[in-house]
Amino acid sequence: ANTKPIVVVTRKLPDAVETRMRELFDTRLNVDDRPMSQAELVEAVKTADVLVPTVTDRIDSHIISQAGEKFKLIANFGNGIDNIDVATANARNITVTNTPGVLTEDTADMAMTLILAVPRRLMEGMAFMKEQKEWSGWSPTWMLGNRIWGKRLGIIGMGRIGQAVARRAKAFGMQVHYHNRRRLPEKIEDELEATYWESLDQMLARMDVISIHCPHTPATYHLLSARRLKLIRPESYIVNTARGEVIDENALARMVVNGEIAGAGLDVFEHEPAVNPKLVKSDRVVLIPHMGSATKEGRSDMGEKVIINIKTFMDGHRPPDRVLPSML
Ligand code: 8YV
Repeated sequence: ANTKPIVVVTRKLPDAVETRMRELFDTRLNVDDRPMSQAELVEAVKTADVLVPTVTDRIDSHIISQAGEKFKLIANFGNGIDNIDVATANARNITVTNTPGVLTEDTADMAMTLILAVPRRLMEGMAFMKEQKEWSGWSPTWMLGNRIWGKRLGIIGMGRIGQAVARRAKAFGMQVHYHNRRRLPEKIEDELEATYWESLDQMLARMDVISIHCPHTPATYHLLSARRLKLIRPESYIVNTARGEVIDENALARMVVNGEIAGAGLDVFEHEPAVNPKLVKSDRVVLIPHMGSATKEGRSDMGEKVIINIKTFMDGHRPPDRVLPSML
């Protein structure tokens, strides 16, 4: 067939990505950059061949159930696919793809940035300077944070991003520990000098910093529940660049405010874009607005992946980044 497939893109993408998509497909772009409404999403799956959603679009069974005859592909612009009901899509013969690999290093950089910024009180120091308060000068006992070198980092979820964080942490002199569904091959463990903990509870109780790198699935929802958060020592820190839903955010906010956890570095939130006001107010918390993969280079790479997935699928082949329910 020489008619181009109709591809609906829910958000504004980088100009170069949009241009390329317009060349290849009958691309319907969202001109004003805001999340699509339910009605618009339904309209899209009724009329299009392909939908390109992002983390801000919930493609649930209600939306999928209204898909038209020719709707065959959800090509997510993003790695996490917790916004998509993959099982329902596949049951209706709709393929789902994501963009793994290209945002690994950027996300790991942001996690490492938070692992350094929170214990070293970077943002408190900066806030002091920006407020232009009278600085009486250096003092031996002022603005003291905690050393990172030699400390134990506990990584939850040792996939691509977790391993990229492990490499960085090792270079900073941290001891790497991890919890994962499966233990890594010995060769990789040796390379990363990483210690495996089968029991998450036991690992939590012994770490100085915890960093989350697992996907959000029914099995990881509130993995860090109020009970588990209590296992973390009061002088330890927690960093999350994965998904807010993995932590019971209310419990975390309460514990940080009460001094039961030393501090948190958060890029993602349980009810995005809403953020618990207690977290916003606390000096012990560094918050950034879901910026883990937010580099210009990363966004072009993600766009490139989306295009390859759509093109491969439309050419009748299996797209490279197909997501299967068994992977979740
Ligand atoms: C993306 C992310 O920017 O890829 C992911 O899983 O969380 C983000 O880095 C977002 O998903 C875009 O849809």
